[in-house]
Amino acid sequence: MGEGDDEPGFIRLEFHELPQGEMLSRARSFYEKMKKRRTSRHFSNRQVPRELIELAIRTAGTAPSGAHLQPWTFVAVSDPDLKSRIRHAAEAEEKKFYEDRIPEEWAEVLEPLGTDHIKEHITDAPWVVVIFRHSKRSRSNGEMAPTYYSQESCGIAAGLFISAVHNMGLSTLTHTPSPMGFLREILNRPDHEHAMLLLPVGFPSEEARVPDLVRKDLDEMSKFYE
Ligand code: IYR
Repeated sequence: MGEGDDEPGFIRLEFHELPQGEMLSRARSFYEKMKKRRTSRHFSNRQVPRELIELAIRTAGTAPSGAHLQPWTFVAVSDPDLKSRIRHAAEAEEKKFYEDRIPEEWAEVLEPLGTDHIKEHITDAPWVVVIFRHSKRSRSNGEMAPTYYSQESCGIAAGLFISAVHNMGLSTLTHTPSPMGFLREILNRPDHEHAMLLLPVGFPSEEARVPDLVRKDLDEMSKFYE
């Protein structure tokens, strides 16, 4: 029995140190794998087993969160009627966005991405996962109380979800229909849950295309003080 074993509410950290060479080779190979991730809007309708989606959600749920409140619900939809309703509502909002609401300086940076109000990915992909962020939690006495850093927490969870999907050999897209209040209604979520991201998941279609983008180099995105 080492120190720390007897403090109620705490357990010993499980940590297995890796040899230096192994650390570097894992770091390199993870980077090489993640470098190949791309956001494509083109999905095949090929089926994906539910178990893979469950595993991506379980991975997302390992994210750290403010006060460990885990302020998220992942709603996974494969039902074709429900996906059609979501697509229809998303396209109605997005049409207004692209035709009227979009500020010029926003249009300028979207132009190279080639996006528009048509959202085929919502019905093409076999799964659509919507992340709902909880702005409140219920206390044991039934009162509602705030959550903390829920945006950051759900952002981290989304990153893990995207990485898990990429790692299992599937593709996903971070779609943000704006505004997305309709998702709460269609997916029957309570008022304190706010749709944050809609992620279609599936295989890319044969003709899938991506914009020819360049990622920032290390020295453009970092600064080291040693
Ligand atoms: N919500 C729109 C517009 C859009 C906004 C951003 I920021 C993007 O990176 C891409 C698209 C849409 O999903 O098309």
